[in-house]
Amino acid sequence: MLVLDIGGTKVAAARWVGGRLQDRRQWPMPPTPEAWRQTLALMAGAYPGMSRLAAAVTGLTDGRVWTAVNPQLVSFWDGYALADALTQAWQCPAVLLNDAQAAAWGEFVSCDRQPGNLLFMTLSTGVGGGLVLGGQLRSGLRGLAGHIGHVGSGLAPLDGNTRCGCGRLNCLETIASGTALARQASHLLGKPLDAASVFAGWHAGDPVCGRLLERATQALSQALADAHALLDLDEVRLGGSVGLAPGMVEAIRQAQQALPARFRVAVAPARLGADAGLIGIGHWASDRLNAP
Ligand code: ADP
Ligand code: BMX
Ligand code: ZN
Repeated sequence: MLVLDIGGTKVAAARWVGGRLQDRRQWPMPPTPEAWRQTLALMAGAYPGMSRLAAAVTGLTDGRVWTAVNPQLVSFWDGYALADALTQAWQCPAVLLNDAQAAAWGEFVSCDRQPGNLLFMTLSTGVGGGLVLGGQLRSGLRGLAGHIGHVGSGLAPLDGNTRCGCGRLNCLETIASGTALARQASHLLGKPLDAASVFAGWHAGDPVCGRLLERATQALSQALADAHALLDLDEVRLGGSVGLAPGMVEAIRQAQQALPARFRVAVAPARLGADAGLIGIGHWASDRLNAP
């Protein structure tokens, strides 16, 4: 089987053989429909002869058709028949699941198998989340379960009140995603800056970058406290390039110290690191294939 992880910034792919990833590769997520078709053809050429395909993908899917919660993340895909396009490219059946939900399942299956309550949260192009509650992946009838990026933190981004692409005001995603860090930093510093540069500035003692990370981690700790109050979480696993960036987990733990102890949920880096989505979708699709 071929497994894909399609995010707002990158597409990762690997063969799934005997419960493990093989021959992992990565491409930038293309910005236009034409470039997307070219990337699809490139990937199909890189992995010929596949008999099944499973994709973890940013946004909502009904199993076949893709829609966005935040259409700004992949603007050219609205209502896209993604599963059919994958089937056409590889000439084999394809299944889809939200990327953070897949990663949550990967973290649970590979590392725990304890019937507790786990939240996987990705800080990446957007902010995503997936829930495994009592040993079950909970996607909900509409696939929306776990979308913690679109809860309100009660805080505004440092560049002012911001309407999220989902339609809500000041969502967590407008403060703590890689896109949001870059947007706020570019506004405050008057020059284009990406999220990795915000982290570099923070580690070098830049006060503006420091304030940005402080605001992001405050908003994250508030959202996690809300999720904990609703779900009684045992652990939060953090993934995505921003979530896995050096110092992020520690900074969130620091921000949690301002909360009453009951609302401080344990936060740890994803044990599967940047492969949580790929490994998760591999397990999820294999489990479905082997189901009676
Ligand atoms: P995707 O959203 O496609 O799953 P990533 O998890 O790599 O991809 O997240 C992409 C976001 O992470 C972008 O906003 C990018 O600028 C940011 N980013 C990439 N590398 C780093 C880094 N080393 N430190 C902080 N942010 C990073
Ligand atoms: C957005 C939303 C989620 C996704 C999350 C992280 C879209 C297109 N995506 O909140 O479904 O899980 O981003 O996605 O509405 P990533 O691209 O940052 O990995
Ligand atoms: Zn939103």
